[in-house]
Amino acid sequence: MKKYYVTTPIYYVNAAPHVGHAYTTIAADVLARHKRARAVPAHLLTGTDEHGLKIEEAAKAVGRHTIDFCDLTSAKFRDLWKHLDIRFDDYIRTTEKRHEDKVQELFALLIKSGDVYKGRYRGWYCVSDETFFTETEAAPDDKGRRLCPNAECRKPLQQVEEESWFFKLSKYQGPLLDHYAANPGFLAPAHRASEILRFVEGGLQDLSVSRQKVKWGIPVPGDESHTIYVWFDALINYWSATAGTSDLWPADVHIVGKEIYRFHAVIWPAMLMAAGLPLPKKIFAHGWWTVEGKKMSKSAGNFLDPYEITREYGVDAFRYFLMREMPFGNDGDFSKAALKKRYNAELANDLGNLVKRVVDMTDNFLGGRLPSKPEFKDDDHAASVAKRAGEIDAKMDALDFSGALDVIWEVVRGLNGRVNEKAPWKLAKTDMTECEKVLFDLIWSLRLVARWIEPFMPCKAAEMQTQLGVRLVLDPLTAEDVLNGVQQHPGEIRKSPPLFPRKE
Ligand code: ME8
Repeated sequence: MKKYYVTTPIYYVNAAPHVGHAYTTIAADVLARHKRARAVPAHLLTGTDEHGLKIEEAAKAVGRHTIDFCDLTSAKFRDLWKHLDIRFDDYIRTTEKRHEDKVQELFALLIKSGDVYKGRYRGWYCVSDETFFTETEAAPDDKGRRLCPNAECRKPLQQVEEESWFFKLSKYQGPLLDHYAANPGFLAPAHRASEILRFVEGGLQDLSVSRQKVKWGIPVPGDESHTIYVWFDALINYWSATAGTSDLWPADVHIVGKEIYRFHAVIWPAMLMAAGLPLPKKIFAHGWWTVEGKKMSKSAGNFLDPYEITREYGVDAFRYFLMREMPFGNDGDFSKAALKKRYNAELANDLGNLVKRVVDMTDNFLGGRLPSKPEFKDDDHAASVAKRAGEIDAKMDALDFSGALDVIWEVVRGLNGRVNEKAPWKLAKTDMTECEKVLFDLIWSLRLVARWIEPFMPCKAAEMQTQLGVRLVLDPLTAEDVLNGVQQHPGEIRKSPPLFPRKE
């Protein structure tokens, strides 16, 4: 059976990971966990992009051998993913032989088919973006400087004039436009798809895909005085990592940041077409985070370190905030004030306090045990909660993570309202049968909520399940289970510490 195959960009190893890298990787993990929870086998690939001038120069700057430097930084990414509870299935590094072999194989194939040919490149190159620019794109500014046209970068460009291998990108303008038209979900979200359409409709130029002066790269097969352009090399990772498997390719979704969308939505599909390989099903470009209203940059020294945030708020609250604060596809700002606000209002108060109240009352009034078999009727609250499952799944499937959380929090707020309205502490004195029923209903609803938040907050979901007398198991509760009153590993429901202690 084909697995649901989701990828993140492979990150450059010139610097340590920051909150932006964490964002994409957490999103991919949330999606993969959601699929697994619905019994869809999912495969998550992440990794590091290690060739090219930028890495070579970064290693030189700290006096290390390039590969030692790559080993060190790649390990930092991998360690961070473990710290952030990312359940990746594979971790690819472009300096691995399994990748290099496939890149050379594909390059040789395209030389043979004529889609890669030799010519002479004259133009400009941005080392920081690892991107070529034409004479017109690199036109001098009013001070005569040639700066990277990417507004986020603006670093000085290098002039390049050398023999080069080219990829016939221009040939794929028509086939790409046909593919976009025939596969409406291929480019997402819609507002970014239109940017790509306009770009491709404007005409495509053949792309220089080798460098003679760059030594840190994969040699062109049969022409070792050239190394393969780092982007051409890097994009292939999604496919090279599937070598020897038959249940992964094509990828179901590549998740990337908006700044590298063109590489993924134009060049990569054209490369695959040239190689006669199936195309991924979806390429999703999310937006960018600023930090406290400013762009993250070396010069501003404001790269936000995920370890710093998680030390204070824990891993799950960090994951939650990233997925909640900014709708997937839009831009947003990461501020400590916003994090604290959401933490206290939504996690400590809405959810944490609710769980604590319900669990404490179940312990106090029912001795920590629920009656054995619920009899849900259509108008029971738990039944109406269970009916929201389809809505949440649909939003998750559409990568609308904040939308899914909106629905979950509507449920959570509804449950809070119910606790206040039914006042089980009063019922405990007047009508024990009704008190049992109300708590029963609340516990069952919360068990579902715990299942829904698992992709976002795996640890807290497990803790919550334990508090609710169920253990998070590989076959988690479904809405149907709840309606059928299936009890998994029922345990006692005892007073427990708050899931999210308030931050003062
Ligand atoms: O581009 N907000 O690697 P990279 C949101 N190696 N996401 C951000 C972000 C921000 N401020 N900053 C970074 C590369 N990201 C290439 C990719 S793929 C074949 C090769 C995330 O280390 C976002 O996913 O510069 C972005 O696309 C990626 O990190 C860029 O990472």
